[in-house]
Amino acid sequence: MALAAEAELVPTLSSLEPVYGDGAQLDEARLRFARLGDRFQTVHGARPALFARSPGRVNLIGEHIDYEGYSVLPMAIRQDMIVAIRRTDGGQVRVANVDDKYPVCVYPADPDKEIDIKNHKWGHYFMCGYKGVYEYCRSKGIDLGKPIALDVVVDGTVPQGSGLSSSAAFVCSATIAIMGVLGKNFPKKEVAQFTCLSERHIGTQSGGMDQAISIMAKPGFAELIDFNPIHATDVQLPPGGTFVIAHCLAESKKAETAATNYNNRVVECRLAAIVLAIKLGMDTKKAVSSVTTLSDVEGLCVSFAGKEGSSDPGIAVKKLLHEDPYTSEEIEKITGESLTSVFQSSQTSLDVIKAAKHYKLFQRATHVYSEARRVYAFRDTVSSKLSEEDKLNKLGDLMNESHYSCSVLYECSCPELEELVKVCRDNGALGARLTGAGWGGCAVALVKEPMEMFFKSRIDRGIIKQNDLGLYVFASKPSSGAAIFKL
Ligand code: NG1
Ligand code: MG
Repeated sequence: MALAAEAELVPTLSSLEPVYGDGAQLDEARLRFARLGDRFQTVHGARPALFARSPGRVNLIGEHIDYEGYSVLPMAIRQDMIVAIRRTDGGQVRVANVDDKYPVCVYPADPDKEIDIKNHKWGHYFMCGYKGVYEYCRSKGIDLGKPIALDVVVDGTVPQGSGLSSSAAFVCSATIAIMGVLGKNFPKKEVAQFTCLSERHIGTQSGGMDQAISIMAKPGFAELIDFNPIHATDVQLPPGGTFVIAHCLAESKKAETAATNYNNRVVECRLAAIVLAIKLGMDTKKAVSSVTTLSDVEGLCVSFAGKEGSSDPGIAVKKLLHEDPYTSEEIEKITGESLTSVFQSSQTSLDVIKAAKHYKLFQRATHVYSEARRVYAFRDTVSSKLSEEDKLNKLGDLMNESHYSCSVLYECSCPELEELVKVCRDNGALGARLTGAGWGGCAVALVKEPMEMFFKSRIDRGIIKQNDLGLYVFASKPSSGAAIFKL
C-alpha cells in the first residue's frame, strides 16, 4: 500500500475539500486562498495561474538522525505554506508575501545563479525550489527550454524558526507550484528526494525528513520515513493521546547559525563515523573516502558489540571513543589527513571546521545510535498489544529519553526549551521533547486529552498573551501532504 502511494504523482486538485475537509477549516481555507488571489492581483496586476500547498510537520521522535541515514517518525500539521503563481515574460522571479513584514524579493530567472547565502533573505527558499526543479529535470534529460520568469505570492502559517519546518513547507510548495506552471509532474517519492537536495542550496546540510513528510503525508497518519531509498510507512497513533505543540518563544535561526549548530553536528557525526571505522579496522584511506554517516559503520559496530554479547552499536562507541572532546590534531593523527582536505569538496563543512574548537564524537554518536533505536521502539509500541494506558506511558517515556539525549548528548536544546519541556511535564504530559532541529522553536508533548488549560501557568505569568495562545500552543492531528490546486 505504501509503495503504491509513493509511485503516485503529486495530486492536482480542483477544490480545497480533499485537503481542508468540510468544516470550519474549509471556510478558513477558502477565505485564505481568495485573499491570496486578490493580493496576487494587487501586486502583480493579474490572476494567478494556479495555487500550491505544502504542510509543515512535527517530528514525534527521531531527531538529528535523518542525515545519518536513520528512519524518523514525523506527522504533517495543518499549518502550511500556500503559493499563488503565474508565468510571465519579464525575465525575473518576483516573490511577494501576504505579510508586509516580508519585502518583495526579486531574482533573475536563472536557475544556475548561486543563492547568496551570506546575505540571507526570506525569498531565497523559493529560489531553492526553482533551482531544484531545473537541476532535477536536467538530471533526467528533460528539456525545459529557456528558464521561465515567474510572479509569486505566498502565505505561510507555519511559524518561522519554530522547528516545524516552515522552510521545507516553503521549498516544497514552491517546487510543486513551479512544476504545475511548467506542466510537469513527478512521483512524490522523487519530489521528496530532490526537494531535500534543493533546500541544501540555502547552506544547511539537511536530511530528507521534512521534505519527505511534507510531500508524502496522508491525513490521519504519522509516517515512519526510511531513507536511501525514501519510503513511508503509515503509523496509526493511539486515539487516546494528543500531541500538543508549544513554542518556547526563542526563534531558531538555522540558516544563519549553520556553521556552529546544524552543519557542525553533521560534520561531527561524519568524523565520529570515520574514527569508528578506523578503530574497527578499516583502512584509513578507505574510511576517509567512503564513510559518510554513522549508519555506514553500524554493521562494523554491531559485529564488535557481538563479541561482547550485545547487538547495540553504542557499545563500540563506549569502548572505542573517549568522552573528552577531540581536537582537530588528534583526529588528523587518526585519519592521517588534514580536516580541510577531508572536507575539501564542501564549503559549508569548511565553514564548520573554521568555527569549531573541538569535536564531541562520543556524545554525538551515542545520541544517533540510541535515537535510531528509540524510533523503532516507538513504532513497535504503537502496534503492540499493550493496553492503551501502557502504550501512551511507554511512548511518553521514549519521548522523554529522546529529549534527554538531544539536550545532554547532542546539545541542541536551549534554556527556553528546557523550561517549556519542564512546564509540559509538570502539567501532566506523559512525555515532552524538543522537535525539529532545536536551539529554539517548539516542543511536542503527549497528553491524554486536549488540554486547553495546559499552558495556563505561562499565561498567568505573562509569558504568552491570552490572545496569542492559538499561535503558540495547539493540538495537532496528522494532516495531508502537498497538492497543486487548479481552482
Ligand atoms: P528544522 O530546522 O526543524 O526544519 C532540521 C532538518 C531535518 C532534521 C531536523 C532534526 C532541514 C530542512 N531539516 O529541521 O532534516 O535533520 O532538523 O531532526 O534542514
Ligand atoms: Mg527547516
